[in-house]
Amino acid sequence: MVDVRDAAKALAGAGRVVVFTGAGMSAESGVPTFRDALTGLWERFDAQALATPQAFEDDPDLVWGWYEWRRSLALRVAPNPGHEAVAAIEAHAPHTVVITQNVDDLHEQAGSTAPIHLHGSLFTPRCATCSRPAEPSREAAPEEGRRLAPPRCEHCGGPIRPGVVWFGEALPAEPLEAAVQAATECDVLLTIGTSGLVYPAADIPVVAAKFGATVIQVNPQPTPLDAVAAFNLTGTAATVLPALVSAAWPLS
Ligand code: BJW
Ligand code: ZN
Repeated sequence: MVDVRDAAKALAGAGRVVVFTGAGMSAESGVPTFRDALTGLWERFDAQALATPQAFEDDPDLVWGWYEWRRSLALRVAPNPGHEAVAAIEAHAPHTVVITQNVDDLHEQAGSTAPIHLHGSLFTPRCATCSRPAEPSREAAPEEGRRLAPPRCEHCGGPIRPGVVWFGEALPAEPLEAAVQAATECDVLLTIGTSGLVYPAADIPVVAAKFGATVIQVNPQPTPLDAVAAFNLTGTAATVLPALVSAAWPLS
């Protein structure tokens, strides 16, 4: 186990905290990371190619089937001790902002109050033509690896798409602005379970470091963010984060 004591001291002494999370945060809940997302019967596809507007235009049934399968998986799993530790940080340090790239809504389930979603959510489908929000489907999810025709918009008949941000699409302006603002103002930024490869989200910890924050990284693997992190806690979210919280606030 890594020694979390010095990182815990920085966390406990921080006025403003940002928690920035990626797919590794949910790995121990049973949600595969983005770069490992296409396992099993999805293995022959390429996640980076499927997460694009072009893929949805070319083969909407394939893309909708994949997202509906992932939504059903997200509904079956539960937050892990890492998500719970993030909610505990919010309880101990009231000026905490949680920024997530994840689309599974597990932070909300763990009790985080208002996480900023940079890449949308699996639970906010909308019309691909007129952008009106749609109700999440009540149909049973397709089996793994199966295509499924997207439902049609009740207003304009356009295809319903997942409410996520695909490659080549702009991130939602308000959440992005709020995330950058929080990064410029925080004393400590914890970056958890992200490869730091996808922009502009990957700039958030870099911005925080530039504005003087102490960056603490939790990841079992090295990432490009090692360079800006004052503390690299090598390990998984569900093991390192509870230890970090216990060391930061030992009497609670
Ligand atoms: C554990 C663990 C455990 C494992 N515990 N850790 C600058 C330079 C180069 C390229 C670009 C640039 N700026 C923009 C681009 C292009 C592009 C981009 O970044 N490309 C890169 C691939 C190079 N970016 C975009 O296109 C963005 N849009 C944009 O820039 O728009 C400009 C624009 C402006 C105005 C008008 C129009 C356009 C959009 C990016 C959207 C990303 N969307 C996705 C899909 C969301 C829906 C879905 O899930 O399907 O978001 S892609 C995917 O990557 C997903 C994730 O949120 C995101 C980040 O991935 P993450 O979370 O880091 O996961 P992994 O799998 O990569 O890593 C997991 C990590 O966990 C690893 O490090 C493991 O070690 C670790 N781990 N187990 C802790 N138990
Ligand atoms: Zn419509």
